[in-house]
Amino acid sequence: MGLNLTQKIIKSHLAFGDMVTGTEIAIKIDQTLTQDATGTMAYLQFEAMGIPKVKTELSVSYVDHNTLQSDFRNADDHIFLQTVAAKYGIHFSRPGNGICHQVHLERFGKPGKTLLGSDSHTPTNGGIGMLSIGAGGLDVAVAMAGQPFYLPMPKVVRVELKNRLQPWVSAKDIILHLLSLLSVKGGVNKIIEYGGEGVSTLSVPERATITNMGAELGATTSIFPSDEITRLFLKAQGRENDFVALCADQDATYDEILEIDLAKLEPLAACPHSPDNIQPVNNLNLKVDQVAIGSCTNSSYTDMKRVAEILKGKTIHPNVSLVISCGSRQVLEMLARDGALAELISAGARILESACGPCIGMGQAPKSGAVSLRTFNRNFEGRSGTKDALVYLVSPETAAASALTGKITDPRTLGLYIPVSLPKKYLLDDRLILSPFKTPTEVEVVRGPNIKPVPLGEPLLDQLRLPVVIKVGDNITTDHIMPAGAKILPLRSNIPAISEYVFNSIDPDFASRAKEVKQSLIVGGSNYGQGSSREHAALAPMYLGVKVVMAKSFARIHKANLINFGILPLEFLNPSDYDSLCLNDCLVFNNLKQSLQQGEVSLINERTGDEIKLKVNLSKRQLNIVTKGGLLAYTKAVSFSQNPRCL
Ligand code: MIC
Ligand code: SF4
Repeated sequence: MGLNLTQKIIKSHLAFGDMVTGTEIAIKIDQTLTQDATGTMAYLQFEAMGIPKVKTELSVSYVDHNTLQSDFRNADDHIFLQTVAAKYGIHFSRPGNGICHQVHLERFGKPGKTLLGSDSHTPTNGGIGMLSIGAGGLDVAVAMAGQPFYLPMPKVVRVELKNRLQPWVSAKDIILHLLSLLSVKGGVNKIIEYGGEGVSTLSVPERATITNMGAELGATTSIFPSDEITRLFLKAQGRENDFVALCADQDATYDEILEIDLAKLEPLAACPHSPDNIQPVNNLNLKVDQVAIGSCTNSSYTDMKRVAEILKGKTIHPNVSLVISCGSRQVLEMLARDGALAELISAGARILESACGPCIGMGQAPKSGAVSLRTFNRNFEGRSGTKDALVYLVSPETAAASALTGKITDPRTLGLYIPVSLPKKYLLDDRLILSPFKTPTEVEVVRGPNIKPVPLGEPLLDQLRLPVVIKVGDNITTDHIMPAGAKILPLRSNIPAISEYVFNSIDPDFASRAKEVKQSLIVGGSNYGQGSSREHAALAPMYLGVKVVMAKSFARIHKANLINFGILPLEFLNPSDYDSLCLNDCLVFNNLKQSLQQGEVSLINERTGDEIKLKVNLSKRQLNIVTKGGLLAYTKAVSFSQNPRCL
């Protein structure tokens, strides 16, 4: 029987298990990437493993999230990252060189290879047929140490693309449409594999927009075949040698098949405060205060060039603030050299450096109650830096049209379509990517005072009496659990300091309450921990004494992060038990270790006397890790070199 593309890549990288849906497998990782906001922790953890040099084919450390440098802390993190990279065989992409996913796509991604990144949008490189997965920093550190990456064998969903997009409808509208069909949890433990005649109508940057935002489906990753379009892109990036053709076999089978008729799509918007809250742009009637174009979803050269063409010779609406951040230095420099940047500036755009910027709340917070149109991928409440702002996610075309009119505008009203051709040759200049040192012993790793050691978890006890320290609803994001933004992001290397902000936006007293009770439990709804890969959303609660999270269901990366930091994730056997629980209820677990082995745990609620049953959805390996107090503690117990497969 033929294989689909996902199965082909997994098969060629399989290090453990069988490709049976839902069972645990491990795959060899060829490349890793980190970004600064998750990277400092990942490298501290890597250092703790005592391995002299990364064992991957390629590892790259990017600085793109936290580039405001409002005090010494960011800059200290940057020099730490630069020196660690030089010492351990890692390439270092300097601040200003661009957003990790965009730069990786341009300069490093390879069809058929595997990539593990400490950022949830790592699947961007699925746009060139690479199996690219987001994970917590510790999982990436372990991969850099040469260990395989463990995951449940995902279901494979084929999305069959028919026909081609109409003028002014864009790749962003395809993924927004898919979000409207599947929702933010529709992709959990699934890989979305694109196929069909519509594939050849999409360029690599368009494919990358789609795979990037597949993260919002909760999917493990998304992938496109590697074809002639991929070859031409790699050739234009001076990397034709990295090309291999890859596609699913004719008789491949899938767990699910979905069809999208590209010709029937129209410009769409994700309305506040969730990427799956989709409406046609035409149905919306809104005055717009801010337009932000950029982020790892929509900041390629072609995206930006089209925006420049739309704005050419015009002026943005007086009530709109337009802010533009290019995905990479390559994009920015090309726009500067061909005059498009001048058109953007002349139309009234405010130009930022090539970095994540407003996407992660690093500056450009909109005004109170503002309507902000963004080409980004997440519109969670407060993520923009303004709690009551209303963020709509749209395509660059819709964003540019709306910047001109001051209200949300269907780009099809712009008239004749402006085609933008893909460059035959991109501007190639890798001088901001530093190679590792040839003589690592000469490198001294520089650590600023804000860089604190990674706390270790504690082994799980057999008897626990845990108060419910917070009860939250469905689709809680890691932005709720561990917010980012200009004030909190600089604390990413300092867990004691950042833990003060856990759940800050929904319950500012959370941290002090958790510290007071010393050991506690969180109650969550379904899809708990969706969104980012930040392991701080597990590490900081662990530091505050959280031992168990009980939820209706979990997002994949966050669940893995909880396990890695020794917090036990348990799922309600009967989801209606969720309703019976209140804040401060004391829950008693007896014989925990034995019941964990049996796959079902029960607890008694002291207030009501009720028994609640919970599912243990963990592999043997995960159980071992969580009972030892997390992957680092486990790694110390089971020597890395003696028994690497046990990790
Ligand atoms: C995000 O988009 O939320 C981030 C910032 O890129 C995160 C990583 C982080 O929190 O550092 C992600 O998506 O993984
Ligand atoms: Fe950066 Fe935003 Fe992309 Fe996250 S989603 S990597 S913050 S641009």
